Amino acid sequence: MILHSFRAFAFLALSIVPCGIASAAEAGEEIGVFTDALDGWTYNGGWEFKGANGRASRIPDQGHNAPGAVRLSAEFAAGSSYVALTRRVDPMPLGELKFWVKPEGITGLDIRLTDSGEQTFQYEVRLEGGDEWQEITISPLTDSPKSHWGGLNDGKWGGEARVVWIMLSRRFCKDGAAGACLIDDIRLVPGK
Ligand SMILES: [Ca+2]
Repeated sequence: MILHSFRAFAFLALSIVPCGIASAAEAGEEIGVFTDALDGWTYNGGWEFKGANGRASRIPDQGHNAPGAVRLSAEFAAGSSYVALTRRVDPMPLGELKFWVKPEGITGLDIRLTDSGEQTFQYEVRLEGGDEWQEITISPLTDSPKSHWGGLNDGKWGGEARVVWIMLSRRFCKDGAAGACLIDDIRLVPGK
């Protein structure tokens, strides 16, 4: 009976483990859940333009799946173009960048992905889910960037991501001078 139970347990365990691995791979690598830290993300003030007054702060009691999110905010009354949240990532063949955002007075975001050849691709996304949490997906394999520069500058994605930028841009602020958003559950899904 004990042996029978063990076999049943072993069969169950073997049945579960492969599913777990498959779903983890499909979900991708989490690079921002903000449970107790900024998870390696840093603030960039868009410093090539002068005048943005912004910050990136962890908000402990708000989040998408679990408490803890980062709030990116900026005032542009004195000028400038954008502020950003940026992070270097371990090299991996990238299929998609996914994250959740809750807008506060903004209608879109700009996303930058820098590949292993130091070529940077900038994408524009519109936030059409009102002020609720909404998921953003960027695929460098299939989405057309608004612009690209650096490296070979040939517009061909180099395969591996090295740097990710999530940008709060002045042109997406409803009142033209200030905006913010909460960001959570950022992950990288491997390319196939
Ligand atoms: Ca969270």
